[in-house]
Amino acid sequence: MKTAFITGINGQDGSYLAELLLSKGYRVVGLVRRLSVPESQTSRLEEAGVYPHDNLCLEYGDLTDQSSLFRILNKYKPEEIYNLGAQSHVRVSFDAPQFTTDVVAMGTLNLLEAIKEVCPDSRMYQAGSSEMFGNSIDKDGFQRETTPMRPVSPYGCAKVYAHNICINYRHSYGMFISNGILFNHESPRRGGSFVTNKIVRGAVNIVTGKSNTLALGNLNAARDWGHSKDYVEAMWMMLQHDHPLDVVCATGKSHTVGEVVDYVFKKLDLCPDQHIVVDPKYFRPEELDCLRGDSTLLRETLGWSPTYTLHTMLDEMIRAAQEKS
Ligand code: NAP
Ligand code: G4F
Repeated sequence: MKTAFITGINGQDGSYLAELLLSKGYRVVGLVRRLSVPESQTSRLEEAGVYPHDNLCLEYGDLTDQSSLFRILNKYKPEEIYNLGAQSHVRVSFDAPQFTTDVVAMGTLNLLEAIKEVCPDSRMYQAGSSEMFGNSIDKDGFQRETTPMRPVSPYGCAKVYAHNICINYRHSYGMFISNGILFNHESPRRGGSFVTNKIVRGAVNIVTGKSNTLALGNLNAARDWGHSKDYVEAMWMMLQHDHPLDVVCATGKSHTVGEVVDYVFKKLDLCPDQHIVVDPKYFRPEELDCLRGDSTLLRETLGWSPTYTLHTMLDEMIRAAQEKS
């Protein structure tokens, strides 16, 4: 039985990845932070139906507390390590830039050092982001592995550091470390302050009479949105390959926030003009205008392809929000 260690296990991706690895017969060890509402520490894992589970062990710790990482790695000596833990909200990273950097950049360095000392032969996946590209776009309108990285947020800057230090440790110490460069991915388990689930839940609340307006920021920003379930499959595939890779994972299709509003509101027989309010408090000091990824390398090397479209994913998110309302 292989052992995998996941930081950020109770996040959106962590919960889908735990489900996937448990279904493949892994023992899964997850890092959780102590929260004042302990029920929240396992909420997504419970929603996924994998907690409690005989092959799932949760350990308290934090990416900024290196002693906890050493303790856990020494205890379990995992073959695979997935570093998904992060302050992952871009807008919040402008309000808490130092904390974001401590977790995303220094947290990754803490983990790398612990792996190097305790289990250097284990394979590591680093959760990189399309936010690392910023507004740098190739002439054909896509971002790919060779596109220069010019991040436009503290979160993006911290992810670039994490990406580069992973490459540095791979080259310096011969460690197996793969960097995923994942474009936006969502699901019914997406945090409610990210724009897709905010729109879906906001629209369902209007239908059920819980509210009458939905305040949003920039409706013109465009993103390449996929489904978390497809993207955790790519993470796992990257660690099964015979050598480490730095690869883009994306659908190749880009839509604006306004298009998502139109689709969701139409599905629920709502008229956006009667409910959407643009509130500048949701604008970012510097905005990333358009993301569209070219994942040819991932598709051709690992045979990955997405199973969801933006619309089938939004349909699933709408159904889940309706069931919960
Ligand atoms: P998420 O839902 O926000 O989950 C983040 C997880 O990290 C949560 O479990 C959180 O724990 C944990 N965490 C936060 N601070 C931590 C710390 N100091 N030490 C240990 N764990 C900590 O994010 P996600 O959507 O699953 O994304 C997973 C990873 O992929 C993140 O690194 C994100 O930056 C990256 N990524 C995401 C996307 C996307 O579109 N979803 C795209 C590219 C890259 P709490 O629950 O205790 O806060
Ligand atoms: O849903 P978002 O907050 O996602 P964002 O900023 O693209 O970041 C997500 O994807 C990254 C990958 O590129 C990840 F690395 C990161 O961890 C995270 O998962 O915002 C998407 C777009 C932005 O342009 C934002 O300005 O939606 C726009 N937007 C418009 N109104 C809004 C809102 N975003 C949020 N969160 N809330 C709004 O009311």
